[in-house]
Amino acid sequence: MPSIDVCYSPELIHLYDLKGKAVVAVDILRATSTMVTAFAHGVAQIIPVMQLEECLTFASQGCLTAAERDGIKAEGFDLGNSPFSYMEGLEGRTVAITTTNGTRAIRLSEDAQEIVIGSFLNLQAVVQHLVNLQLDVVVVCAGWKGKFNLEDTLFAGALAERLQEDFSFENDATLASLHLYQAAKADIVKYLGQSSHVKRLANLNIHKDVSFCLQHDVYDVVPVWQQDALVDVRANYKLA
Ligand code: 3SL
Repeated sequence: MPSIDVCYSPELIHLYDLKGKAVVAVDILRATSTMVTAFAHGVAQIIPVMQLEECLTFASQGCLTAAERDGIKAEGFDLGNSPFSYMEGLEGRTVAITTTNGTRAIRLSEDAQEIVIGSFLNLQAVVQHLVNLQLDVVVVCAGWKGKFNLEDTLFAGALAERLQEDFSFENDATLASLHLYQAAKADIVKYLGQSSHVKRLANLNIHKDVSFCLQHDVYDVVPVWQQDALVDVRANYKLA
């Protein structure tokens, strides 16, 4: 039976051997939720990059550029990091994006055999994809500037809950995530009310993104890292 483990921060990734495994990269607020929303609304490819300057260079290749730092859209970019900015007019486009933590978590996971983009919005689609893959799974939480955060941990717990029949987990990180999710799931918006990033976003007057990103199973997209970009492999299945 394949296993599931949870890496609470990209700073801890050196402790995990990702080779031959599937990483589920998650930044619930808001990078991976935004990417999932973008694919659900027809974006063709997403190129996650770590640095602002590198991201801007993709404009000359016809890409839209997107950037967030400390919750705010960076100057000079086409888009920020709100899922609501990715719901229309982007069909068929490629978006190069850099965010404070989420894109870093993705790029630091490149040793993995498969990188899947996870969020509550596409939770069941990710579950189904992992059951099909039958690889050991490491959930890589984006956290905040190297530190633990609650929302990514809750996602890891939700994934563990849905995978528990088909995957083993004998590590404390997954157990703790599962227990936290089970304590939170009756009212996850309320549970996260005191969390640091929800407060940070509230201080920026960003409220609706939080409740949007905490919805479960809204989209069935499965963004996967392939040849230097993320693509929705659900779309590939449909074409096959
Ligand atoms: O850190 C990130 O990658 C972002 O998702 C943070 S924010 O929600 O856009 O502030």
